Amino acid sequence: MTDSGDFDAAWLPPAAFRAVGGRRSLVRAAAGPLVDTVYGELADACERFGGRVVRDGAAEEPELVLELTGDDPGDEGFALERRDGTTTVTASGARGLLYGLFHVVRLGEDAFHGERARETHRPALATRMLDHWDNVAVHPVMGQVERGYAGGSLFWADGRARGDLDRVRAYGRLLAACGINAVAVNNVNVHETEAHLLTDRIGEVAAIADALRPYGVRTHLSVTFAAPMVLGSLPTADPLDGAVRGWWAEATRRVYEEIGDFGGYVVKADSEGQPGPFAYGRSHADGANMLAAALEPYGGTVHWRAFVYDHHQDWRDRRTDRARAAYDHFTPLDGEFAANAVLQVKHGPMDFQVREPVSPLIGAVPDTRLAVELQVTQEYTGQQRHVCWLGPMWSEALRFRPDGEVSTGRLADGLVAVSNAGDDPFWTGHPLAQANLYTFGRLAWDPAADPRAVLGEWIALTHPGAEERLVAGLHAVLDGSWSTYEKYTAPLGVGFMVQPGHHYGPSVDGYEYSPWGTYHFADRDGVGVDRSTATGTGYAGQYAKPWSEVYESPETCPDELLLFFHHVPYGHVLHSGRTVIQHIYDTHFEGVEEVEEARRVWAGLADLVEPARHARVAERFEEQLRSAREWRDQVNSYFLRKSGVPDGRGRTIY
Ligand code: GCV
Repeated sequence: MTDSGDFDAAWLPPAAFRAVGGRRSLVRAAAGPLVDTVYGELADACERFGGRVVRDGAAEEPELVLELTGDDPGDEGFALERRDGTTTVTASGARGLLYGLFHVVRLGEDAFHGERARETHRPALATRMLDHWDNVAVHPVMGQVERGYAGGSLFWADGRARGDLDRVRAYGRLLAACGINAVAVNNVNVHETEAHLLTDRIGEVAAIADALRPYGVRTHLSVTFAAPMVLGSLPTADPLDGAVRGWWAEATRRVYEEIGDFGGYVVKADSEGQPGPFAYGRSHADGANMLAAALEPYGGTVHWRAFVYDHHQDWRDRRTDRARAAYDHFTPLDGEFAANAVLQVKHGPMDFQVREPVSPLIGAVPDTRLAVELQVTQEYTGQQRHVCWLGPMWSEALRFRPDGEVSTGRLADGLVAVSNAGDDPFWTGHPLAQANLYTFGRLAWDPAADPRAVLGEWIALTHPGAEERLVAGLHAVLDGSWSTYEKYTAPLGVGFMVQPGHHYGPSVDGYEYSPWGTYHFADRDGVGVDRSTATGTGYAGQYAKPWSEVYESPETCPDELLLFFHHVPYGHVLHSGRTVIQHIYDTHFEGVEEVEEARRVWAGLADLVEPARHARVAERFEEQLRSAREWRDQVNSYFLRKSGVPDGRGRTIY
């Protein structure tokens, strides 16, 4: 494929190292796996571009110095400065040195001109993690990668860990280059085969950890809460039972024997059929703390997911609201979780829809460590057949402050995302979906970063030396792609309307009479879910002010979330001045037109993009356009038939 072999070089093509590789460099640091990586990266780049790198010894007037000034593995920051013709990166931890090197790579020639006053860089969040929903054995319904749209698993094939882990090493390298420092290697839905990874198959996890370690990526494992029963033949998994606690302590000790820097466990408990502490009348703090206690002696962490809701709901029951569930379950437990337990909360209250408000649980548990979970894999956003760059959506969520936009308080301690990568030669199925993975990493490093600038970085690294027409074309295709996707799918925050099961393509009533708690309540008069405190489910009242007040009334609720919070007549006039029904018609026509335009722009870039990459994207655009038209026609026809209100512009609706 590209110069890197069987798979795409993504944002680390050799040419991205041109500026660094052409210099005289000095690495001043005691040996260690990460320092060796830094040196190896420089040596490779120098070999390619004619520079020279020296380790420790005396280098003649080095142009680049990378220096480890301490021995603090917890410090991931670095400082950069340029004086008297030398660019210097200093770090007190080896990870920082590696991140500093990749920062210089991003800067390219700019790193080697003029003077640069000392600047320090440090990740805002300590945990920047990807969860892989990968099964070891191919699952009969979900396949090898649950909600995976990029081929098979990077880690697992033929029922076991891959023997050749070069690709995993390359993955770790890409992750380090955008700041990601942790990976969970198996699905949170832990089936029986995968349960064994914790015990008799831990060696396979250790091999993966070995491949990721040189790039500073720590390995985590999803475990089943029922492990003591499934693997240990105990009669119970009660978190307060002595034998159960002893079993976890021993199992964890053995894990650390194999993987000294093991990151910890990820747990989906009492969620969509996974076992959990409710079966024993115990709280989720009891459950999480049992695992936290087992991990604590070794510095490990348990990521405990807050995705707990009733998936056997009666659709006739309009008072039960799935959106309320995480807050209702977890706020009473604030302050009860152990210091090494992290509550992992999806960014929205439902399930990674194209538009959701920020979960009210985020900000409601000040005495609990919290990680926000995003979904890089595009389950509900086009499944990597549609272009949908999610940077602006994530940025909005990460900039949200529970007590209003003026607050500077913390949003979370960590950022976690479901990975979109697989063994596809382009890593992500849709080559442009690489931008989502990169953007996630960079936003996890700095949640306040401008996502468009991050996209600019991705464009520049992925296409070194790209001429302006390509840069502009990529921005034209990607910048507004989330908004485009939103336009032709479920309107105004109402969500879902997807085909049940696989979640691709439109089915307006697909989940309307289902037990999953995901309804839009469209009738002949109006549409939307009344989540107000006055007349609805009370969900709006889970927010602190000002949001509880903003969301409570259709008059103040932002247009884009109107149908998430309110059931309104089709003639309700939005802040935009359009009625809800006309908005639905207009945006669905606009969305398709925008896809047509993006497809046209992409076609015009054929001479500037590597042919295989261009063809793959072009092929995906055909499917995106077909699908967008299907969405447009089904959604518009549905609402015309329900409401009887014709399109004000007289366009064809079927
Ligand atoms: C791993 C959604 C997805 C499931 C996923 C679940 C979760 O419901 O459709 O595939 O399960 O979220 O986040 O646990």
